Amino acid sequence: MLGVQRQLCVKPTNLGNLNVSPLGLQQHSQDGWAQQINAKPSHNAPSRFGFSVSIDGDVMVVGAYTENSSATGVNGQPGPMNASGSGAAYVFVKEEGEWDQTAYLKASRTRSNMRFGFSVAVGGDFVVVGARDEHGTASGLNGNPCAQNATSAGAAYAFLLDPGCPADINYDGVIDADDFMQFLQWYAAGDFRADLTNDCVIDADDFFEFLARFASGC
Ligand SMILES: [Ca+2]
Ligand SMILES: [Ca+2]
Repeated sequence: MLGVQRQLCVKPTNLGNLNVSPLGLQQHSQDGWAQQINAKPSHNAPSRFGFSVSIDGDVMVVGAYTENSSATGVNGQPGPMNASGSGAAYVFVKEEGEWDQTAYLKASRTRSNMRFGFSVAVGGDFVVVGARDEHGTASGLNGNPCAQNATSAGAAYAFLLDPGCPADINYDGVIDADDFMQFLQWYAAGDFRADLTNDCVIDADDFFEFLARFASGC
């Protein structure tokens, strides 16, 4: 569960209340154990922050599988807190000796009790977050997550650490007509990947969202 470097040891700094404890990461030295990291999520909640942890170099991911926010995707607004047990994960990056939170991760479709963040891993360009009790009936890669009839089927979500340009939906590094045509194809076919607003409805709001991303460039 702990993908930490060999010389590090992860311990909560407040053993009295694991639900809201900060994550203390300690490093062994000749003088004993010195605390190196004291990470806290951007908002407090009974979230079991620190249940899962992974570190790769200067990137750390911390899971909080009982976090309750109804937010979706990357860096969504954490309220309202009405999705009990949906879970979250937090990305911290070390710069100039300091660990700062750089991303707040939720599933693309947040549902209560899906336990997103029950497991986390970071490696190379990717962060992967497991949602042990996700109910989606989709199968394989990038299935439609809107149908929710498979109780506790589970799912895993991959995030790019550097997602590039939001409108570069064919991931070739440039925003051009190919991206526009790809979006139109998804839109016309009712492909869930055109649901840029993550509300399980493909409509004009998604079209305008794509236009805004296209116009903003990189
Ligand atoms: Ca492109
Ligand atoms: Ca939509």
